[in-house]
Amino acid sequence: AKAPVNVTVTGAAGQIGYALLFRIASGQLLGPDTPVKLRLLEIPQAVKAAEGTAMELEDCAFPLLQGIDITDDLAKAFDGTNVALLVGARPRTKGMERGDLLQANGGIFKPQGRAINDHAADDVRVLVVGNPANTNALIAQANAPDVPAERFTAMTRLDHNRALSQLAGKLQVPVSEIRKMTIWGNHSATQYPDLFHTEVNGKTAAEQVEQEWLRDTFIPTVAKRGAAIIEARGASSAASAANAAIDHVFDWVNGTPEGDWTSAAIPSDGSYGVPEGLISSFPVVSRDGRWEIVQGLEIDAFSREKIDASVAELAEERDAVKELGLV
Ligand code: NAX
Repeated sequence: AKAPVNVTVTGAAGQIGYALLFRIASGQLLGPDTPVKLRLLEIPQAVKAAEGTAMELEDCAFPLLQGIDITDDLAKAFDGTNVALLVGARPRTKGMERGDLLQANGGIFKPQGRAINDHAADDVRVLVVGNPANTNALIAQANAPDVPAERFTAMTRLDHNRALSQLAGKLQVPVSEIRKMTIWGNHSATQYPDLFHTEVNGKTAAEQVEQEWLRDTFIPTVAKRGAAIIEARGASSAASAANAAIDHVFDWVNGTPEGDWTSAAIPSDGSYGVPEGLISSFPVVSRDGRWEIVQGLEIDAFSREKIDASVAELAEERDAVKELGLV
């Protein structure tokens, strides 16, 4: 039998955690042959709630679930971890400036990066979901100098999936007919969902939709979908965010399908003019357990401007956390 994989989930008692843990334990994160051990990290006030979730996990009697540890201690949470899903974060509250938000999250992601550095398994893979996800990932990565930088990623898969679904609705095709969707840049309102390389029925998606729809409907609908969910549900995306986290890690470990790619925020190697080191979303394939940026795509003036704007925002966030001594 395969050895169990240690999966750490931070913010385990939150709403994404509640949607995520059962899917991990059922085998959807790593595949149906891989047993998992869960480590749930929470702040002290929420440990009891995490214990409640753990009781429900036990009550599912998942054959692949080989153990659950619950802790508020970073060293224990990341001890030997192979996959770390960093979901817990400090949300922006009314009147909070960006600097305050980055500072508060630095207080979370800096020590978590250190704990991953000191305690995680050699093959650790990190996905940051908690916002501002890209910059939180950068903070964690910068504080884990012994872990290869490429193991730190941030989630734009939810944006990617939202873009697939919006396009499928527009073109009246199943999502499975769409290939090569791309989200560029930051997981924020500046993100750029790119249809110029997306293929549907043997043609690019961009040539099958009106330019106005692409510019004035598609891009803002994808970028503002999170706010629309909050407006409708009275709570932020949870099950869809958990689903995207599952997709991201599954593809990272198992590879992306031939002839297609996906989107993930990974440390830039300078490709497409994105400054080296920024954790920015790219078109990516996964091969042999590593993300690779899809090379050689032609970027027209429209796309260039959109990518540059989102990357400029990431560079500003990086400069701000540098100034705060977080990276
Ligand atoms: P919740 O507020 O329901 O849960 C967050 C949990 O994190 C809480 O239980 C809290 O106690 C815990 N937590 C806080 N600080 C912690 C720390 N230092 N260590 C461990 N746990 C800690 O939020 P939820 O709806 O689950 O969302 C979690 C994060 O995901 C938020 O930052 C949210 O903005 C972000 N999202 C990111 C998305 C993405 O696409 N990248 C989409 C969905 C979501 O908005």
